[in-house]
Amino acid sequence: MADENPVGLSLEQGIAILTLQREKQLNALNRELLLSLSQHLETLAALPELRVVVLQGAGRAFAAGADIGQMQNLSAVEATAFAKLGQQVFRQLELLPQPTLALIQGYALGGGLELAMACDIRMAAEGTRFGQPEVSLGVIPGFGGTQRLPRLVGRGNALRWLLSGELLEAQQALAIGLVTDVVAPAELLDRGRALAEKLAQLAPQALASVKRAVDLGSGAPLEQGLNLEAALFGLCFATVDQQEGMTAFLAKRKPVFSGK
Ligand code: DAK
Repeated sequence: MADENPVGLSLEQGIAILTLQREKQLNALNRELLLSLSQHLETLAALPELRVVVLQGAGRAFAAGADIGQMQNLSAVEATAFAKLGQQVFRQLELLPQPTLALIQGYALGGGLELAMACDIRMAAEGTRFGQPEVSLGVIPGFGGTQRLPRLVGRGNALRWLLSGELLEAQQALAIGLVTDVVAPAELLDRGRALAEKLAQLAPQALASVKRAVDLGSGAPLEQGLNLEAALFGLCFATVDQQEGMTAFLAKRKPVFSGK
């Protein structure tokens, strides 16, 4: 039976929370879930008040991977289309101008880890297990894992985990920079919210420019990346928030950013 709402969305004070909610299947990513996520992202992209997007999984896992049942009998052509669908949705998430924060608990495996890697910040609960176990199923990652993992943790670390398919503990994920924070499971949501609230107070256009500079610059030669940074830095000076930020600093008060 089809899940009614494979992804939930709530929005409060500029902070959107997207919740994967195929709990019984450990939030395995099937076509319907990917399409639902994509639709929510489209809705969010049109909201001027949006400041931060938080992504979490309901139940025992962030997400235990792409849905193996749905993939089992795909033809090569269908499998390519499925990989493209996941890649497009994850790229849609990655290209949101607002910061995105993955709150990871339980398992982030295969497509689940690939989804987390398409977010800007990854915070995990102690006890979470991570991995790209696709090779143990006779396939390779299809939602960006071979591309984003080496960019995040370096070629050596990426190949170590991609080739073995072994799972990493949270502390190992922290040590290689796959996540930036490991917290007690009971604290994950509160710590995530606190960070999201902090980000929501900052100048949205500055945050969007940081994302753009990092995204476009990471694949570019240094010279080109530096030029891009200078151009985006210059553009900040066309915003009201730049004046507000610097005026507030000099007046020794807290800035109030308007997003303009
Ligand atoms: N897909 C479908 N169902 C899954 C699932 C998954 N990835 N992971 C878990 N489930 C389901 C289980 O089948 C079980 O269903 P029922 O038997 O209750 O109906 C339910 O969730 C609970 O799971 P378990 O009973 O297994 O729970 P345990 O606590 O015992 O074990 C586990 C948890 C996470 C260790 C285990 O479920 C597990 O090993 N899951 C599979 C992990 C995995 O291999 N993940 C990677 C999936 S492959 C591509 C596109 C994409 C990809 C590759 C290529 N192209 C199109 C080329 C990406 C691939 C993947 O992500």
